[in-house]
Amino acid sequence: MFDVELQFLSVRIQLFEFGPTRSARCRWILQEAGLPFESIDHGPEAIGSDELRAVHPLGKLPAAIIDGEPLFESTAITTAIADLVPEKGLVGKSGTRARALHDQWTSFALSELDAWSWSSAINTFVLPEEQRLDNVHEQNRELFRRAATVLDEFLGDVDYLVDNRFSATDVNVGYAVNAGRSRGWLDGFDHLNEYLDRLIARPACPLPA
Ligand SMILES: N[C@@H](CCC(=O)N[C@@H](CS)C(=O)NCC(=O)O)C(=O)O
Repeated sequence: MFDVELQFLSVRIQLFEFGPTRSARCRWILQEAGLPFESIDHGPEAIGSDELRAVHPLGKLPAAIIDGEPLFESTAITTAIADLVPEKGLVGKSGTRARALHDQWTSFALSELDAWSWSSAINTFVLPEEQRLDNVHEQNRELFRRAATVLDEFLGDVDYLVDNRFSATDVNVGYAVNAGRSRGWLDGFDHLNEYLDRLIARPACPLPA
C-alpha cells in the first residue's frame, strides 16, 4: 500500500489531449489506473504547434510527458501507463504470453483498423479539401470490416481480448473499433458491438455512449 501511494506521489504525467482524438485512449487508461495527471488541452489548434512538436515530432495528438520524458503514439502511452501500476493488472509483464497477446492485438488495431478509419478521416475532414481523395472510402470500409470479422469471431467466446479480463489491450482496440462504428462500418458484427458497449459502459471510459 505504501509503495502504491509513493508511486502516485512520485510520477508526474502531463497529457496533451483533445477529446475526440486518439488521446482518448490515454485519458481512458489513466482513469482506469487511477493516476492523477495534468491535461494540456488547447483544442485542435494544438496540432502542429511548437509546444506539441517539442513532444511529438509530427506535432500530433496525443503526446505525453512522463516524469519529464516525452512519449508519443497513443498505444505506447497506454502501455507505459499500465506498466506504472502493476497492481491493477492492466497489462501483462514483459516476457509473458499475456504481454505478447497485448502487443499482438494492439498492432492489429493500429495496422488493420486505425489505418483504414484514419485514411477515411483524413480524406473527409483532416486534409485541406484540394488534397482529399474521394475514392478511398469503399476500400477502407472493406479492409476495416475484414479485420473486424476476426475480432467478432474471437469475441464470440470471450468478453475481453487477453485472459478474458479487461486490460489496456481493450483500451487500444476499443478505441479503434469505436472509430469504425462511428463511420457505420460495424453493421452485423454482434459480438463486436456488444464488446464495445461493454467497454463504453465502464465509468473510466471517455468514449461517448
Ligand atoms: N498513430 C498515432 C496517430 C496520431 C494522430 O494521427 N493523431 C491525430 C488525431 S487522432 C492528429 O493529431 N492528426 C493531425 C494531423 O494528422 O495533422 C497515435 O495513435 O497516437
